[in-house]
Amino acid sequence: MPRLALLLAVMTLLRGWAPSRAAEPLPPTKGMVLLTVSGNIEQMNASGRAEFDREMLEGLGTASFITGSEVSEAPQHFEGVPLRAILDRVGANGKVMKASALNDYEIAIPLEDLKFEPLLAMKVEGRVLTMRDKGPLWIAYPRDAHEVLHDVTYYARWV
Ligand SMILES: Nc1nc2c(c(=O)[nH]1)N[C@H]1C(S)=C(S)[C@@H](COP(=O)(O)O)O[C@H]1N2
Ligand SMILES: [Mo]
Repeated sequence: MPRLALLLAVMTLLRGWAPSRAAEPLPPTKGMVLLTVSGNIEQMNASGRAEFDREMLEGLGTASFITGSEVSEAPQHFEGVPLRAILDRVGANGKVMKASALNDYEIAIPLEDLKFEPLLAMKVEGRVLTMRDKGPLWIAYPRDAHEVLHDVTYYARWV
């Protein structure tokens, strides 16, 4: 079985964020699974979870922003899938998600953060992210656009 690069678990909570559109059934993955989403979701393509390969992620539509980060004060171009698009696609409901990385790092991310339009970045400066440099998926915030994001609370969410 391919290794799971990033795992998002949406916690069930009352009065949480709800998807903005009804989700269609998810097709099975064809390539390596880069992302698994579980928890309070409506669409699944595996037992108890929704899995995405690169092609499926790209099919959700990509977005980009330019920002500095903990890794580079010089602004860099981040490109990937809006986190919101993924949660919409699986019909996620909740107030918080838990993001788990390949190195077993885990952190809770309040879905209020969607207002900042974070990305699941797949490319930085046009280069596909690898496991060696924060990839294959890296949660990224448009830090330079919001003063509040210049804080370790948010840096810890760049999983
Ligand atoms: N996969 C993964 N992401 C992670 C971490 C980690 O250990 N593993 N640490 C987090 C924490 S606590 C912080 S402050 C930042 C640190 O970013 P840096 O290592 O690029 O400075 O990454 C966050 N993302
Ligand atoms: Mo941290």
